[in-house]
Amino acid sequence: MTFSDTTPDAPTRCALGLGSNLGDPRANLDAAVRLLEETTGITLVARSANYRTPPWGPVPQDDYVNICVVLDTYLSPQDLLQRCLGVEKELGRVRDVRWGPRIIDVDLLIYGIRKVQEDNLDVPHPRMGDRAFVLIPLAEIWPDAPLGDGRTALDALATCPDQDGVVRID
Ligand code: A4P
Ligand code: MG
Repeated sequence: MTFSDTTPDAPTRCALGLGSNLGDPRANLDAAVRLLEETTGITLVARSANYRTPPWGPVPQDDYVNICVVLDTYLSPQDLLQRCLGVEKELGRVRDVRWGPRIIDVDLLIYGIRKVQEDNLDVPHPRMGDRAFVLIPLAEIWPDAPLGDGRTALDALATCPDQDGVVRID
């Protein structure tokens, strides 16, 4: 695999949000974490517990299992996104309905304190600050995670709706 950018001197601490509600969600998440861990330029720092979460959004579908991971990476934001999309593809994800059911979704939540607004990439992830299925696993492993709006993950949880539905399952 080739990456477009030159390698930076120091790694950047990042957070990813992963979700699955098709097939065997926990096995899908384990497989995705393994593929990320095996990627040159990525060091896994922490993985949250698994959480069962009610489906968010307009599409009726099964509950999800969601997790977050924290990693240090030498990959650029674009290369990290490409790796996330590559992991989704390797696990057989087919894109059809937006917000619909999925074998695996790997979202780039935080890339250090960088803000990226490009056609195919928005970081910090614009919808993470009000989603319990992201904030609860993220705050478990990185309570001080900077959301980019002056709040940490833990700060945001103080006002985040729908937390009761998110249940730790392991
Ligand atoms: N993209 C832009 N910014 C990013 C980013 N920060 N990280 C672009 C990842 N991708 C980013 O993604 C479409 C495109 O978004 C990518 O090709 C990339 O270039 P997608 O994963 O195909 O689309 P999507 O996931 O259907 O849309 P979106 O808006 O990412 O959906 P969400 O908001 O992630 O919602 N309920 C529960 N309980 N748990 C879930 O995990 N997930 C969704 C998906 C719906 N309901 C859910 C969950
Ligand atoms: Mg996505």
